[in-house]
Amino acid sequence: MGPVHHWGSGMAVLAHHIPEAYVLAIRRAGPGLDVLTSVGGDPAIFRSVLFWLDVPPNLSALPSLGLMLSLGAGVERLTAAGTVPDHVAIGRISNDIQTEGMSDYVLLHVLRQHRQLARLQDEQRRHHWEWRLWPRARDVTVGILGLGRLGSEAARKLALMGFNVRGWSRRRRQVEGVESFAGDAELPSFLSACNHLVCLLPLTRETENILDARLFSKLPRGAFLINAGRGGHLDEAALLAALASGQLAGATLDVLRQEPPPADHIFFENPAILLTPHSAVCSTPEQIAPDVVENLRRAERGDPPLYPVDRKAGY
Ligand code: NDP
Ligand code: OXD
Repeated sequence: MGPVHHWGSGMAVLAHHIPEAYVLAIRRAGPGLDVLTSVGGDPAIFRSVLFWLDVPPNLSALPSLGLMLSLGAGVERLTAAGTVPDHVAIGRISNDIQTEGMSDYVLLHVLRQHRQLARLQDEQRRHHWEWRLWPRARDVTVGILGLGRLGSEAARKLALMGFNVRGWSRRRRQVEGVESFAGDAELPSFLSACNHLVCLLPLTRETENILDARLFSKLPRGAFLINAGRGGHLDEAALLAALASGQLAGATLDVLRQEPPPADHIFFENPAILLTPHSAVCSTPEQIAPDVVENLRRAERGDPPLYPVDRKAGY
């Protein structure tokens, strides 16, 4: 156990619409920390706000606010709202649990597509037995849109499995065994070889609807898609058209525009689509709480959060 931290007296943290289990775990991880779930009395006591899916509406009413901390990796709702005063830092939780979980997810679904498990299951249901030859991993290219914390680790592991791996980011990145493409100018050549395309981008003004008909048309015919970024990256009608035409052979989607989707969402019925309920990465309250407390300590010292968000870039 590290030294006991003495939190500034009279200061508190606002946990805005955070499930109780997380609030309790954060209180346990930061003894003495005053975590409140509503503003109630004096708004000047709040130095930090914890949020996840819901963004508090009136941040300018908190005069001592120094940190907005997202309990998840994506911060698109907050950056889109544009309500954070300039002097307030924005942080997000990013950790090994996320990178490991996302790598598992990406490997699982690339392999599932690569070995065409959906087709095998369908054939089994039809009592059909047919021997088949599979391409070697080295003859298959996997492209990762977003070579950040999550994308680079998934890319590295796919490369270790023998796939040709390439990644696309704003700035050129160095990841062992992975070919790096950067910026809009290199997107078409990046896409041109991707048999599997994995989206691990943050949702920003630049990346919204990036998975559209134009992008699909630049992929080799019969490519597979995996979207574990955000539902707002995908033009849903364009996906259905690309699957119907055979331009895409299948899609695995962890995220949708509306979550949970309506029970009659057309994706539920499409055999070429596998839906996973935004569960590529799952962290327990106990796994997140130490990182939250460390970020709050840093805010008290006036240090930047562990994973600061560049509000201009939107992630
Ligand atoms: P990072 O910020 O570490 O990485 C983002 C990557 O996207 C960077 O490589 C960045 O480029 C690239 N990027 C951003 N904008 C552009 C652009 N306009 N053009 C090209 N590349 C761009 O984020 P994480 O890896 O931690 O997370 C990525 C996203 O994954 C999250 O924002 C969230 O939406 C999603 N997510 C989903 C989860 C799930 O359960 N499905 C769980 C956790 C996260 P550069 O390297 O140049 O900065
Ligand atoms: C995240 C997520 O952004 O779970 O952390 O989607």
